Amino acid sequence: METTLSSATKTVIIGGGRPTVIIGERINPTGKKRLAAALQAGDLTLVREEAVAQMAAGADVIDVNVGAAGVDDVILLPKAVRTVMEAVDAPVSIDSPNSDALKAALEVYQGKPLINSVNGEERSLESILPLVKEHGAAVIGLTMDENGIPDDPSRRLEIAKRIVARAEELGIPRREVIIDCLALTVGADSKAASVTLEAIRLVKQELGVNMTLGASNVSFGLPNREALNSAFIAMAIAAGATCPIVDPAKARQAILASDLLLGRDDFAVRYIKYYRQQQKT
Ligand code: THG
Repeated sequence: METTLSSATKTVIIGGGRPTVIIGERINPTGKKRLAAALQAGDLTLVREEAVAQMAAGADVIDVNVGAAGVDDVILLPKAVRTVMEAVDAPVSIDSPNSDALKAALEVYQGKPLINSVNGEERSLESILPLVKEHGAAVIGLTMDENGIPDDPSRRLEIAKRIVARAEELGIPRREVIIDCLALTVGADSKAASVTLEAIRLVKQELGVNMTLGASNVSFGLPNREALNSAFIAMAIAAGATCPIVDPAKARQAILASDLLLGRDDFAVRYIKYYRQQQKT
């Protein structure tokens, strides 16, 4: 199954046995005091810089999240999306739980964006899916609902099925729904990653849709996060994740290695090109 995203000038295709698509996570004030302060002041210089830096590091899509205390995202999200559109040619993943902020950002976007995200809660389905339909966008569906995130992989699958069914009822094709089986930290529960991986396998088998994952969530609160993130990314890609949300500078080598090992990089062209680039710097 293929999902197409676009900017005004560029198309990115996710899935269909292609190399893994990297969604750059860094425009997000979570854990970043300097970015949070800049956003609170309405200063988008860092947003622009992070967009450019992530493209240089190998991002294919740029996630834009301005969620910080004291930020009016209905005003700031469209401004941040416009800033990213002007700085780079990658499609944007518009990241907010607020449908009013998403709507405002969708109105300025040129191309076909990814909406991050809808979940299985009734009020989320009702407010987000009509926006997806109206704007001809793709959407990330989180496998959580009014009861939270299930511990049981088959219940995450049931939520994914519900989101896909509700999208299809509105005339949104299944290929436009990218499921997120939700990575949680293994610092809190050592089974957290294996539950997510099993959910990914089930969703691939039963729905065949593209899948994303906020992969760095897996290592919150633990030392040497990159080691955990890299191992988890490799496992998630093998299980069926096709477009993880990651810090591209840190995750790219694990992603290129995974693609080569899974037969998605003919003659190791992408892997070797990256190695040569790294040698130069
Ligand atoms: N699923 C979907 N969207 C998401 C998430 C997800 N969007 C937000 C988040 N999770 C993914 N993005 C991030 C952004 C930052 C971090 C992790 C995930 C992060 N920040 C560091 C910290 O908090 O310690 C700071 C990093 C730095 O300063 O360099 O780890 O799961 N669909």
